[in-house]
Amino acid sequence: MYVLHWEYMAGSIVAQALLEEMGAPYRMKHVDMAAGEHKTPAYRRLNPAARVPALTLPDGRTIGESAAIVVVLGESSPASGLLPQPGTSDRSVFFFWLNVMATSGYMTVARKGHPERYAFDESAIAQVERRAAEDLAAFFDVMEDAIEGDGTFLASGQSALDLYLAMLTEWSEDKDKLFGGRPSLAKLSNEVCLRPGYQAAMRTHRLN
Ligand SMILES: N[C@@H](CCC(=O)N[C@@H](CS)C(=O)NCC(=O)O)C(=O)O
Repeated sequence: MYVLHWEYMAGSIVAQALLEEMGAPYRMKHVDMAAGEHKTPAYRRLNPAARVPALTLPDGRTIGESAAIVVVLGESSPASGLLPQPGTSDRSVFFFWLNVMATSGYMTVARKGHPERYAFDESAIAQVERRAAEDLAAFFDVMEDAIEGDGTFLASGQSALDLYLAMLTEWSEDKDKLFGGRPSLAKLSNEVCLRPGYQAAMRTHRLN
């Protein structure tokens, strides 16, 4: 049994979608970040980085970091086709884009959402937010180029990468602006939103 430590609209979206698609047994454990639960000694024992998501594996170990979670789940379920298996030519491309999204993508979203963590005074904070918005737009342009044409990353078709990218689009307030002029991104998002596993994850995560 997996245990997914999650928060609303956090990176646990992709982890839950993968668990659903794999048909793996799991339960959800909500981490109340507003109450600082992720910083408690009990949670830090699970994920010393004090971030959400984290995933407790069937062997009892817990890992954090969305990219690590994607790889561990994908490897555990070769039949799901979520992660290109060793020896396939798509595998290196998969790791490249996964890390681009988990570092540049996720972290730029975090900077835009919490600019006050990157500067001290009000005007500097406003500048950090403005720059983060620009960087995020540039990031999605890179994604658009990466999936241009068939609207997916890999020659072999959809994978966990598409679920990860769809999750990153969920955090944009202005979807018209995000998808306008980025037709491949819009196509990918539409297709991923039809996947039952992703739908289940969004039912859990969507804030009312
Ligand atoms: N690199 C991490 C980033 C995870 C992350 O930053 N999650 C946010 C929630 S969406 C978090 O835990 N933030 C800590 C905080 O706000 O103190 C990953 O890919 O899992």
